[in-house]
Amino acid sequence: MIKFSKILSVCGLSLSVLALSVMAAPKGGKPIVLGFSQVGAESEWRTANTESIKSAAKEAGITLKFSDAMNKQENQIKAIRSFIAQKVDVIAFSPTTTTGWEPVLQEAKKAKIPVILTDRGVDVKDESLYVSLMGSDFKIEGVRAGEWLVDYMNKKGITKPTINIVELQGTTGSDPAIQRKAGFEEVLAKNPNFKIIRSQTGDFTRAKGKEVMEAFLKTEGKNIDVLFAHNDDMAIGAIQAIEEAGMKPATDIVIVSIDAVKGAFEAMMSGKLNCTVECSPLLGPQLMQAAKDLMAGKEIPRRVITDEGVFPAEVAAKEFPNRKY
Ligand code: GZL
Repeated sequence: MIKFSKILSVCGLSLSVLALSVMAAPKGGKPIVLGFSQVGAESEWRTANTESIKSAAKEAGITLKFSDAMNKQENQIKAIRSFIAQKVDVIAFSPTTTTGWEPVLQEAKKAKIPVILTDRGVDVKDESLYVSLMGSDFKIEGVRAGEWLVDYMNKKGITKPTINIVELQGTTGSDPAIQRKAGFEEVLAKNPNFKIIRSQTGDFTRAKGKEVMEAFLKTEGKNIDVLFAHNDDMAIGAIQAIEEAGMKPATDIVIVSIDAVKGAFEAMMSGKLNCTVECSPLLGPQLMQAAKDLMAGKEIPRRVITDEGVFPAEVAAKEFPNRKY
């Protein structure tokens, strides 16, 4: 496994790590109340992320008010407004998409309730609308997927004039979908024989990933050399479609995806997936520590990037027993 570590908050070297302290009234012994709005339950990754948040809150003695938005931004906005009305101590959420957050975050700021983003980021002009973003660097994940693919194809001696790629994008407008695509395309720009011939959202789910891959196979069929999926769930759905079309996943069509959930390791061990790029959902403990630090009046890092690796199929069996999600 190739390991990359970039814990910006520890070295504090990056310009984007501006330590911000938001003075919150100390609790005087009462449990901290944290309102958390979750995207939904769309993938194995999200299930593991929810489990991490809930278990870490319990472990930290933090009262968690948890809301599942079922992948709808309007439900997240409603939940955040309800947390404000309940006067929670801290609000945290993983935003479905990057835009449309200013109004409700202004309301949280006016109510003097600090907001922590976990997992995904938002596009806001006023940086004081949230105190920290804790989660992966999605663009690097896209770069890692692209670099692994180019290296793999070159090592296999596959030097066709054009290597045709179909892409299953994550939820339209979401931070991971935007950035993973950008990172992957940055690598392709340096390798012009690699071409994306079809690209469509599969909304991070197995079902939609299968459905869109069926459509790709209908129009492109044996013309497809590679599938790049923005998450493992869509890749697993696509694998079913590839098999139902009488083709061999990971052999007829090279498949690289992102998340490194257990399902991806199982697919790699059965020879149906070539590589998964890690994106850790285990964000609960650092979120709860940040909430405690905020309530104690301590500074918290503006940006915390999780330490992640790349897992090609050849290491899957060895690594699988160590996987935590
Ligand atoms: C990434 C996360 C994405 C995962 C998907 O941090 O937001 O959403 O890659 C999940 O599996 O649905």
